[in-house]
Amino acid sequence: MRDRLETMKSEALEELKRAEDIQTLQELRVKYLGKKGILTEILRGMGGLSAEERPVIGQLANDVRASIEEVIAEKQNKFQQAETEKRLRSETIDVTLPGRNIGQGAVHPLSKVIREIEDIFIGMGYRIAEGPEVETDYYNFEALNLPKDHPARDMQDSFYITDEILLRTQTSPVQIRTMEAMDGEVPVKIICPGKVYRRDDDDATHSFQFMQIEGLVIDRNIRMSDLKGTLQQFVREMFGSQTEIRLRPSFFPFTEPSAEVDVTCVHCGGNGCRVCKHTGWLEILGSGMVHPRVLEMGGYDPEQYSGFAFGMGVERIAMLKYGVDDIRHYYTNDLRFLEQFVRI
Ligand code: 2U9
Repeated sequence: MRDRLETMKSEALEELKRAEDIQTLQELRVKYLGKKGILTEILRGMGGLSAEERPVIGQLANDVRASIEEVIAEKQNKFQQAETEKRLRSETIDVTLPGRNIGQGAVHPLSKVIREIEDIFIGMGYRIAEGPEVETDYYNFEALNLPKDHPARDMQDSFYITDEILLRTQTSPVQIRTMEAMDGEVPVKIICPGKVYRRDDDDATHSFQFMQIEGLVIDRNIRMSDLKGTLQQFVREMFGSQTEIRLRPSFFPFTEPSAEVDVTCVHCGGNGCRVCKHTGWLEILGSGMVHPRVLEMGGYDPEQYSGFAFGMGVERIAMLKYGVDDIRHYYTNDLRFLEQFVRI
């Protein structure tokens, strides 16, 4: 038995010497020291030994086990260390490498203009109101005094989803919804920014979707002069203190009387140039006194209350302000265009 133990020890050590990875070490441990391994097999013969021999052989078996385990532990340690070093080498970071450039985004020029317009009106005591882009025929047309046969209601001019539901063609339904929610309370003083949709063919000055900002004021004794003063103040803050306005009679179904509003040309100051087609004036707004029928449909008695409203296309304002000659630039997201607004 002693011989068998000695032979097993030298065979095991020989095999361990040749082992080159942790996996092999494990296999050898199982082969020699495992429950069904060679050592267990040898020790099965202990029963046949004399009482004197038994502790001696037992001691020898323990020594053999200990030497094999020692070599396994030693080699395992070595392999693990080598592996760690290899991993650390492959994970080395060169902290002196220059960083990757992260392109910084910027606020879109249309958003900038909307924020600027909002700020001006917030400064005059207005609140911002928003509403859905998918609207009912009632809020988009009916409540705004656009009769059933009005051309704007034509399938050719608006994006209908069903007979009764469409993409809003203006932000005015937000004002009607606000009037309903305010339940006859005054003052109503709101600015409604948002996206609107019309079935236009896109060109340099038209887009099937664009941004609008509309305003609505309702209170007792609101007069046309309030409208004029408000818009005069707005254009001075927006385009500079020298800017003048002029009102031209116009027609909208939701306002009566109605007026189109021109500003002195932002480019030439009113002297006449290419931008204003040598007239000195640029049209930027539509406006008027809220039609009595619209007041009524929103829940306000036209005998007691009056109001004014106005609307503008954000792209047009942004085009004039930044000298942009094609509305499509605002939607095609060409970075060469957008990057020009990063520091404005
Ligand atoms: C209510 C009552 C009245 C909103 C108004 C305009 C005149 C107007 C156009 C400007 C250029 C639309 O973007 S554009 O095509 N808007 O001319 N909008 S008055 O009048 C309202 C709105 C809501 C309850």
